[in-house]
Amino acid sequence: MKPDLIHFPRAFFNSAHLNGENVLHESKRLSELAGIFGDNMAFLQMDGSRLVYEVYSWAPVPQGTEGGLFFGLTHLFPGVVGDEYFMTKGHFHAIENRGEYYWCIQGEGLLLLMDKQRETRAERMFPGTLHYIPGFTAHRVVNTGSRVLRFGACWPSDAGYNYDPIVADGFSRRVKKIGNLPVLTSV
Ligand code: M6P
Ligand code: ZN
Repeated sequence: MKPDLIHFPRAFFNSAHLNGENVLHESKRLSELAGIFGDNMAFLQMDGSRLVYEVYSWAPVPQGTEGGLFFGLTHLFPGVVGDEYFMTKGHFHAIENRGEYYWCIQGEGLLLLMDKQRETRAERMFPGTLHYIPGFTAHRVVNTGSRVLRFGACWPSDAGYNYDPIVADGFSRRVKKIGNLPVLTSV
């Protein structure tokens, strides 16, 4: 007998869920984001167990495999630390030339893109926006809205993460809530 050539899918994705074999779930709580926000006094007064974002990621091949792709779904909650909106930690890739796609599914926000010269620009995110993140570019998402910001991501399985420059120096711009509107400020 021939083996069955029609397989059941290995993963399932819709706007709110990513499930399947090898799908990892990570929660980022405020206490894990120490040093990321500008106003440390405001940070210390907040509940460190507060959920800032959740990431579901599917690794169909082992981390580090050249030529493969990973897929992610992130839920970034609304909130502020002082006057700075909740955001992802942000990273360069360990293999610096690797790019990535982000796309916005729900909510509104800004994608911060910082090059190696520390020049930061931002792209608006709202449902349907598609964002190409070139290599050598740090990327961070900021939730400027009042609902959960959901975005998808797809990146090379050998890209890896380099958080060190972000932990050390941050991005060169912050997104602050000023008069109820997002403003990109220099730090
Ligand atoms: C996206 C992808 C993931 C990343 C996540 C959160 O889903 O880029 O690789 O882990 O966002 O971003 P960060 O790792 O910067 O906290
Ligand atoms: Zn990335």
